[in-house]
Amino acid sequence: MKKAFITGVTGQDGSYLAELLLSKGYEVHSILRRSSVFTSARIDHLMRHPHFFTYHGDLTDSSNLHTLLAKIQPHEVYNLGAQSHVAVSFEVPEYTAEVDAVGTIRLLNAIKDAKIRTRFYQASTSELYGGIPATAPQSEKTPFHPKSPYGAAKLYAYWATVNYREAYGLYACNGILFNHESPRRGETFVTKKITKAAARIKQGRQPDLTLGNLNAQRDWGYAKEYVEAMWLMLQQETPTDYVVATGKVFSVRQFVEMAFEEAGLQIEWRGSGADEIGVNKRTGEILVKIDPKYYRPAEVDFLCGDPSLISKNLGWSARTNLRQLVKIMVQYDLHHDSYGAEG
Ligand code: NAP
Ligand code: G4F
Repeated sequence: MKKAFITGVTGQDGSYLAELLLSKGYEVHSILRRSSVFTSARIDHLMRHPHFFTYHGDLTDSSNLHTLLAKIQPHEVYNLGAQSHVAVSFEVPEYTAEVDAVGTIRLLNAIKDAKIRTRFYQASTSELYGGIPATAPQSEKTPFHPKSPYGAAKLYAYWATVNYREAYGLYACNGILFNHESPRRGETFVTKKITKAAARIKQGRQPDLTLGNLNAQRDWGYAKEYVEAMWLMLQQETPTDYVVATGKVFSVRQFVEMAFEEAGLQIEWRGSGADEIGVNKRTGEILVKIDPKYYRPAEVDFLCGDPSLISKNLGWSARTNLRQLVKIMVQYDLHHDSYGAEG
């Protein structure tokens, strides 16, 4: 039986990946951070699975990582743990670097020092491309230009992964994943914030929704499909870094329109800049407002990935388009209040 070790298992991707690996017959070992409240909502349905194991652990604790890896001897390690919120990284830049950058090298070094024969997946990100002009979709060959402490920390982790591959012959690779969403997406990321608000406004449980930059453009895919790409990357003969994306781009504004439409509300935009509002086309009621507190010190305006390499080499491509994804998320939010196995 193959053994996998996952950091970040309580997050969106970690929970889907754990489900995928268990369905493939893996034994799944994972770390949970100690917290004063329960953080396991996304994996509660797996807790009784005979092949699913959790341990207290943290990417800031080298000895903990070393001890666990030496004991478990996993065949595959998936490093998904991170302070993953771009806006928050401007407020806690040092902590973000500690977890996202140094945390990755702690894990790589624990693998090297404990002499574990394993394969390593690093959760790299399209934020690495941050400030690249929107001339063409971004591929594995596009130069990096991070625009946040999060992006800078992930850049270090990207190169640390490449370095341990080149220096020590470790089977290590980066998945450069573009934004991917689902009903399990954290509630402060823009898509989930919008789909949850659209559902609650429709149900009369929330008056309106306040957002930041409506003009940012993203390449949004379905998280459940993106964890399949992570697994595929670790099943090859040679480790290779891949962009994982849909190749299609939409604005936050378009996402709002689609989500409210799915909830049965049509949005009409009025005004501009921070004074722009989205009103209910039928009643004129204000449903969407702007608050500049959600603007970032530096914004990533445009992210669109070129998934040709992963499609050609691994046969992976996104199956769910944005309208279908919005439907999945809004319908979930209309019928559920929290994360769960159904999401
Ligand atoms: P997420 O939902 O925010 O989950 C992050 C996970 O990291 C949670 O399990 C969290 O634990 C854990 N974590 C945070 N700090 C930690 C620490 N000090 N030690 C150990 N674990 C820690 O993120 P996600 O959307 O699933 O993303 C997974 C990974 O992919 C992240 O590395 C993210 O940066 C990267 N990524 C995401 C996207 C995307 O669009 N979703 C795109 C590209 C790359 P708690 O539950 O205890 O907070
Ligand atoms: O949903 P977001 O917070 O995601 P962002 O910044 O693109 O980062 C996510 O994707 C990355 C991959 O590209 C991951 F590496 C990262 O871990 C994370 O998962 O914001 C998307 C866009 C931004 O341009 C932001 O300025 O939406 C804009 N936005 C507008 N109003 C907002 C809001 N973002 C948030 N979170 N909240 C708002 O109210």
